[in-house]
Amino acid sequence: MTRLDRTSLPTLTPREDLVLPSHLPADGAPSGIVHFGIGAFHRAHQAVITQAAMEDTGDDSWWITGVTQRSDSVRRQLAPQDGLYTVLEKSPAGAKAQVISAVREVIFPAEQQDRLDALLADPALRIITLTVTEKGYRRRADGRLDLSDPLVAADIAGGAGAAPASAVGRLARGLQGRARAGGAPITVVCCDNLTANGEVLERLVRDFAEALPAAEAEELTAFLDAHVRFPSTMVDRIVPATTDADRTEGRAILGLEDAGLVVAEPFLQWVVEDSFAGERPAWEQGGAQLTADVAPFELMKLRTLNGAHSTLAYLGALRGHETIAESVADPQVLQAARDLIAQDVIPTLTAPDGTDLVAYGETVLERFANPALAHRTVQIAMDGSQKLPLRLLGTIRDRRTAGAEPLAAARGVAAWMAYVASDLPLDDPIADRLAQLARGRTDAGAIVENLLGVREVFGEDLPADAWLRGVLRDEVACLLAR
Ligand code: CS2
Repeated sequence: MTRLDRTSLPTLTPREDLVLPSHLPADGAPSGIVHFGIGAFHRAHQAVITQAAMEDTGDDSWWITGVTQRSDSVRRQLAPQDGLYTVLEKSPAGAKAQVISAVREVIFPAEQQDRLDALLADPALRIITLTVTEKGYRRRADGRLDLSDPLVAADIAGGAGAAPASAVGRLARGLQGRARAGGAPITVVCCDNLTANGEVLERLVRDFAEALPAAEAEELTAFLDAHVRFPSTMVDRIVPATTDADRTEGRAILGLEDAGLVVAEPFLQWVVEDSFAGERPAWEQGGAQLTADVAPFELMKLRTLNGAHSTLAYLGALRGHETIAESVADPQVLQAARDLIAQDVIPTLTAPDGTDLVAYGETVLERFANPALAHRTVQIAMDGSQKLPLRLLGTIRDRRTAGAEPLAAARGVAAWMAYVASDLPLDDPIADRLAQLARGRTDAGAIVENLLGVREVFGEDLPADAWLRGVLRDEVACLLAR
């Protein structure tokens, strides 16, 4: 079958279930945005909104160059397609395909470091966005850059000419190169699910800068102070890993082969702190909300959606459910998510302007129930050690401080512990350690003691909470007994 590219695109005719881009980047058009970590999420989220903003305003100076992290698979998918790919939007009412043209190039830095250096120094580039996942930031439990991480240490030692390999190293070295090439202002937009993600990233980049030899540290810090901004953002769209069945469905709609197809739910939300060093796309014309304070949106989303998602993933997987939709169709699992949101999460939140927290929670559960999305529980279960503190432990801490007993949130943590002890796939940056502490064990008391001892996850305070210990022991015992 013919592949989607610039030559085959004109053979397509728009239909109700097929949306086509109104224009393509001209040859040699500069990139206004470089995106680090061009996985499925970026392609189904920021790229879609950027495209809509360009189409709405006619300002097409925002073409995106995607940077892959560790492998060149996305470049292999998109380069032969001139960057074109489809977002397959799936709902119970059916599927709709949208072809996206906003990504003009994909770079694999291991082979194209010079190209990346040139782009990052180019004044036409005004925005860097990132989705490198929680673990990609290499940060310590206290939020500072982990200077003992081998990748980070090598990026610091490597000197300005060497090819960096960590996300923060790439970013900081790129900013250093930009400072030396004239220092045009630039805004760095973190799009990962982290609390205060802009502040977090700025701290990490400054830690990197400060670890450099004095003259370099001073130069980079001065550039950061004067010409770089790190707004916080809240990103939201459910984007499960693409399956062969999705590609087949896409082929049936397009009549073309698309190796870069991504799948998403209809819902799409991006709340961006309006703090930029220079120009930005009119993202609000593409559906984003620009606001002075993202924090209430971020906390609401992380604790409600992601907290419930992780809870459903662990509980659901333990009960044999393959997907989140199957998990919420199980009344007991659904009740656990409902209790978490209503009893523990909502009391810790301040409603963002114009948002009803109860209605928000209901919408989240409805989105999870979308039977057209095969979002696998084991996919969401990944990297629990990184996700738990952001998604569940903050809720527990806030409730404990308020004198409450957050049983539902503790149950989510217990489900993670039972999952770690089970023989379900354990994919986590500290998987070996977790496995040693809990895999295959059947004594709930020992599992809880051992896992609570992982300080970078639970800190010093939670292991000292007798109420929490007791609840976790009871709940883990209950889950193991099933
Ligand atoms: C999920 C998120 O994989 C996960 O851990 O909870 O990717 C979730 O689908 C998104 O944050 C939704 O916006």
